Amino acid sequence: MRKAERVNVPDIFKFSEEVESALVEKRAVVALESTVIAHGLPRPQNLETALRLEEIVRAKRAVPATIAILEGTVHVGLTSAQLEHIARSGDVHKISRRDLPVAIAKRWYGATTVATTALIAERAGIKIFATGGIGGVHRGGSQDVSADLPELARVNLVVVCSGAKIVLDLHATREWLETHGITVVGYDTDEMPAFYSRLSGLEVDVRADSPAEVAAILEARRALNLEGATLVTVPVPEDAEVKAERLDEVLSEALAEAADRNIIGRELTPFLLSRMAEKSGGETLRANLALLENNARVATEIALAIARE
Ligand code: PSU
Ligand code: MN
Repeated sequence: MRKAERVNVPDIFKFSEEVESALVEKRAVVALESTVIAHGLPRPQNLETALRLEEIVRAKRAVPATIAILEGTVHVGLTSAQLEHIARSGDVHKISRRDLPVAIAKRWYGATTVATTALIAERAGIKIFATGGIGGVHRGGSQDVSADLPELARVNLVVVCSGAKIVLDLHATREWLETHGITVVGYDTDEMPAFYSRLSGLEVDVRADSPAEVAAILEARRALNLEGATLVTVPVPEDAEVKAERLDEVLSEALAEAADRNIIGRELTPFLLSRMAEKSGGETLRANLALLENNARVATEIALAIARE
């Protein structure tokens, strides 16, 4: 059974052979996003990380499906040359939900955010997606709320992350998730992680200490026919954590600079992340890489547990 015969898979999707056969054979597939590669990390670490995340998934005998738009086609699973293009070309758009039809109509190259990667992964028949930090409600009452949140309320997918990015209002983001019925799981933790830091002071809905526990929650969600994501939150590994005092300092400087320069909209998150990396002498970047790798590992273990069912 090839793509055309699988139900509800849009014609404009192009699968790599590896991903296509894994899906047909119902083997474990882990979706990965491309905005973090194109806009979230500096060169050359971005390409190195993209390749390493794929290796981590493959090492456990699962299949990585990095998602991006190439000349207006939605690609599920990229070759290393395609990954390289996303990482190195300066001409890749950041594609959220509203931009997706435009990117296709105008034949753009586009990197997919959490929102669009989740949307595409779900339609492709993938069950799990790993990223760094989700978007959320921005600080300072600007009414800037990431399209990641409403997408998570819609898709039937497990999203593995280290919470919402620290540049956001974590409390408001946590409340948003609750209002919209997104189950927040703490993986080996009782507290929702805070991206570069392990603790946020915010509770999770349930703690899970193994992939099987996550799989059981999914099974129950499926039985209830509940739409919406299960957010599995994993703390950054201890040795890469950025201490709170250090983080507060570089974050408030970055936020002040963004306000001064009137940086808003899709530019804001990438600006804050890169300014923090510079100001911390690379400490936040190191944490970002460590949590991305760890999340890919955890997502693969959960993907294998789900595929065994
Ligand atoms: N995780 C990271 N770094 C990132 C992102 C996630 O470690 O840069 C990206 C994701 O693609 C997410 C986006 O969807 O940042 C959020 O952007 P915005 O706040 O503009 O919605
Ligand atoms: Mn935004």
